[in-house]
Amino acid sequence: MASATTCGLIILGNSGVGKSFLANRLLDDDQAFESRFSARSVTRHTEWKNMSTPIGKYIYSVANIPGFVEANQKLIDENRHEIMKAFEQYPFSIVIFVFGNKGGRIPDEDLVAFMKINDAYQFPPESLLLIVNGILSNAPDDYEEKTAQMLEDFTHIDKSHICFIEKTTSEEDKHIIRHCLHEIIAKCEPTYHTKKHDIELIADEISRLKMEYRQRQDQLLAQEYEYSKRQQLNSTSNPIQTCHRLQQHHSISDTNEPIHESIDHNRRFHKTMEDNQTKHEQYVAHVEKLIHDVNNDNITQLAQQLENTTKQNSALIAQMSPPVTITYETERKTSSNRIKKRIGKVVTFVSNLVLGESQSPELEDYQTSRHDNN
Ligand SMILES: Nc1nc2c(ncn2[C@@H]2O[C@H](COP(=O)(O)OP(=O)(O)O)[C@@H](O)[C@H]2O)c(=O)[nH]1
Ligand SMILES: [Mg+2]
Repeated sequence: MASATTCGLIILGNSGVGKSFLANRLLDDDQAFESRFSARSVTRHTEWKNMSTPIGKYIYSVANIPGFVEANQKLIDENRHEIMKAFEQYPFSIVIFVFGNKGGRIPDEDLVAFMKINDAYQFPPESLLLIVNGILSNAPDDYEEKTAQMLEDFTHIDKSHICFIEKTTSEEDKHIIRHCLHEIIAKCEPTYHTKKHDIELIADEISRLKMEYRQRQDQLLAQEYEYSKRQQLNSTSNPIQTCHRLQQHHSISDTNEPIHESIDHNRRFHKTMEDNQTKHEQYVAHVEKLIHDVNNDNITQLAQQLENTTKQNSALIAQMSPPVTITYETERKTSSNRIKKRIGKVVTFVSNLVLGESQSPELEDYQTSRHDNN
């Protein structure tokens, strides 16, 4: 049997997010690296330990590195040197970046750390894994999906490389974590990492960056919740695929499917547009049927329905507001205008019908435009 190549498994993230805890799970040894609850960083210098069994064709040397973002410049500089040194030692590696969470939110300093380190190395996606650690078991079902979407939008790392690990409580959970981590790592491919420039972080810019990232995070999450609200309003079928927590990772990896289905905002917006357009077409067809069989009951019914549906259509049009990208902006306007134009014509026509002008020019105009469109 060919001997396995040794490569690096570099675990990054701020102090206290659970890097050493996860490294110990990978090594299946609680004592491998010191991992403890502490207000100060426990690890000041990088340590390496080899895994005893290969994952795929590689034996991984796991790096236990200090955090990155700290309150003072001296500690930040020490940390960034330790990180850059780790990549010099094992440039051929897989990178795991660990995010913590505070009451469900990704801490702003974790986003600062990732953006700064990723900016220096521009990690290729195949060798990068983002982990959100310490998820509480009572987190809402859609928590992972929304957070993964937010992280994908924020970092531009595909959701298939983002996973969530629940805060463990039992020895059995620790084994499940180990198993899942091994499976996820087997799906990654180590690559050579060379820095494009030094990792740079000035202590004085941290609070500005944190504020900026907090706003961005809030904006993306609000967008995500707004989108799912719209989805619930617009469809009863086709629910958003939920992400998979720790226990679910196992079965998902067995099928070799990505952890998350990647759906970008453009495609989703386009789908909403199509659904709304279909609803509108159905409505127009219904109205036409009533128009072709004119009697008093129909006219009253029609007037009532038009009033209701005009309100509904206004709401639908309002829903087509951002999040959108420029690509679909023109399409949205065109479609909204078309809907507005048609509704306008039907409303005028019904007013004329109610007033007794059944053969109004608007009807002819409306019917001609329908024939033209068909
Ligand atoms: N029970 C449990 N504790 C965790 C988990 N992740 C991290 N911790 C604890 O959080 C604290 C900080 O973790 P540590 O691995 O030292 O963080 P590091 O600074 O990133 O290396 C330690 O007390 C860990 O035992 C987890 O998933 N479950
Ligand atoms: Mg540690």
